[in-house]
Amino acid sequence: MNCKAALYAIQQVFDMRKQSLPVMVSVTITDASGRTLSGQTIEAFWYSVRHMELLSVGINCALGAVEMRPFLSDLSTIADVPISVHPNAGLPNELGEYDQSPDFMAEVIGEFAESSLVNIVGGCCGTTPKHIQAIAQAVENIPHRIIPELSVFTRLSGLEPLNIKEDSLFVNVGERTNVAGSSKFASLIKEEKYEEALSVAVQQVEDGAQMIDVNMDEGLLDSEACMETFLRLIASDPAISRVPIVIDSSRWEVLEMGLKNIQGKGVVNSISLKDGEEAFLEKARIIQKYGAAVIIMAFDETGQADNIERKIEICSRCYELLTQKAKFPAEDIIFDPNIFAVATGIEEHNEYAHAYIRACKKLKQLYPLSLISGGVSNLSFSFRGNNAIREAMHTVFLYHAIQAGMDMGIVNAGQISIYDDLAPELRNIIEDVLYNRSSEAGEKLLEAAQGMQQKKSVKKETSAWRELPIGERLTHSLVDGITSHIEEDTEEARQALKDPVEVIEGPLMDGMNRVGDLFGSGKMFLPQVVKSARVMKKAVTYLTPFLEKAKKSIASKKAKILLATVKGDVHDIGKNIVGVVLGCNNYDIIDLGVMVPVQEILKTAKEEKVDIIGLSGLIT
Ligand code: B12
Repeated sequence: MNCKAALYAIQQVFDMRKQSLPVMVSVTITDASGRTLSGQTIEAFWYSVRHMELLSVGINCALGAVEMRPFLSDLSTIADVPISVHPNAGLPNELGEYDQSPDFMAEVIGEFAESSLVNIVGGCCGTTPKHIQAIAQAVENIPHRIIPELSVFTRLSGLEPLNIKEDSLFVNVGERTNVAGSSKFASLIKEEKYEEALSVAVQQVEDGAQMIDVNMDEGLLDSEACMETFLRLIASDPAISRVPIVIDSSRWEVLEMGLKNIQGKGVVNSISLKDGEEAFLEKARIIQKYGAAVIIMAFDETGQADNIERKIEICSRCYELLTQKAKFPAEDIIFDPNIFAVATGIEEHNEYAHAYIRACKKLKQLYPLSLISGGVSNLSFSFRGNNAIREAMHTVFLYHAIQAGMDMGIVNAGQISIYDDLAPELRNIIEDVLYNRSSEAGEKLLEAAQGMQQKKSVKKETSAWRELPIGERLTHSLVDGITSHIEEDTEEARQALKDPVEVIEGPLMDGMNRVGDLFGSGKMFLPQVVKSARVMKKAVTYLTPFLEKAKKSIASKKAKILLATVKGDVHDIGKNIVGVVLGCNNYDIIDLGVMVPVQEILKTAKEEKVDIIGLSGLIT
């Protein structure tokens, strides 16, 4: 954040003096964890400062050249500006001195240049004129690194990057840290119980929110102060600040306070043409100076857009202004074409959801690089108090809106179910409402809602699934994220199949594959898959002692195997099972866990003299 603040100040001076100078940014990766002192990965850091026109970006200090290489290598694939490197002469010895010779450093840095990782080289702590001379000679005749042409997509960050590409699945933004939308959060903030308020944010991220929306708009609060306090507290909690922040307010001062307090590349929610083009552009330029993406609300001087024509007209006008006059990158523009309440009994509202879905389609065609978002809970406002019907409406709406091009949304993850789980009649009625297919649709939904008033959830049935065959029961628990029966059902399957491995490979795997299919086709969302993963882990934990019991009692180990899930990937259920099964078959297992960088895998493999390296990587 200090670096971002410095860049903002520099840009301010350039603007004042109408003159600019070359700016080099260099960051320190503090240790082998590959993070900056404030916890960002190199990719997340780069996304935080990339908005500024830079002469170069690079790494310096803390590490020697050898230790810097992996981070340099990562940076060289994502930085579309020249790269600098200024390593120390190795890591300091016990006396705080640096031991690496000029020749050694020159050899390592020479290899960086040979491998096209760098454009500018030099030395930091412990280097002397002799080091610089040797480094200069080593790179003298090597062609400079060619700046890569990066594919264009939305690159956001918290402590970690969030890349949203054309083929990305729906991105859900946690909405519980919003005083206007959550009475629990609002009272925690009012009572200044910030620790508890933070736990709301932690819960959101743990449950699969890929960004969190923070809103402090409440008449009785000092919203600016609350925004600042809460964002600073978030920054001190790596479990939350891992994800990008969406700063949400209808007041500019609060938005700007938010922008001053996030270190990653976040999103401003929102600006609009409500106060005319001048004010809109001025805010957009400031947002760009802070390096954030922006949500554009379809709102102009005459009011909020409620029909398809006005939605497209306003979004297009904003897009042209932003890209032409403010030079705002298209991929940092996120349209919010307004999700309004339907089935309100007012005829003019009947077309609202349909208009949003049609707007998504059209905007994706016109502006494929930009994203589309929306606040989903607005849709069902007229059914407040009836969570079952709201959940069903959100589920069906998201299913259709995502197909039409909606990329992300502010969603209460607890208020969505699985499209295929809804009773077909109910789905039909909701679709009639959403697509405004019949004038009685609203009435029918109201009737259905009354019937569901008492039910807690909209699942086809409540306990009837307990009568299903064992395989289907396990799938049901996995898909619906239910842990209450998983152990007894896993036991039943184990007794039927005799072999615990078969339980995993058969019914449990079938269930997970079903989860994967629903997830891949947009009928299930990340927070729900997080729950499924918990159920699967519980089943595997239950089976593990049985797997171990089957362990062959052979004295000598067969071979040493190193297991890891590769960097960028957190899927470890499969790898863990493989580890247990191999361990039970007398292989000696070293499990490095998840997100493991290649260097660590190779280093451990050499040190431990392993016979086999087994890697898990589910993400393409
Ligand atoms: C559970 C799950 C998750 C959980 C993971 C929890 C955890 N701790 O593992 C959570 C919710 C965190 C998750 C997150 C994401 N997921 Co996911 N997830 C799945 C899901 C539904 C099941 C995976 C699973 O555990 N299967 C059960 C185990 C037992 O099977 P397995 O992993 O295949 O393992 C077996 C074999 O492969 C083999 N094996 C596995 N490892 C090894 C290693 C060795 C050495 C050997 C020999 C064998 C071996 O043996 C195992 C036992 O038979 C799959 C869909 C699917 N059907 O696979 C999607 C899936 C893998 N996820 C997917 C995606 C896109 C994501 C996200 C990017 C979503 C997002 N938008 O954020 C994030 C990624 C985060 C990241 N950086 O990794 C995609 C991947 C697409 C692709 N190929 O690129 C899939 C395929 C879903 C889909 N259809 O789109 N996910």
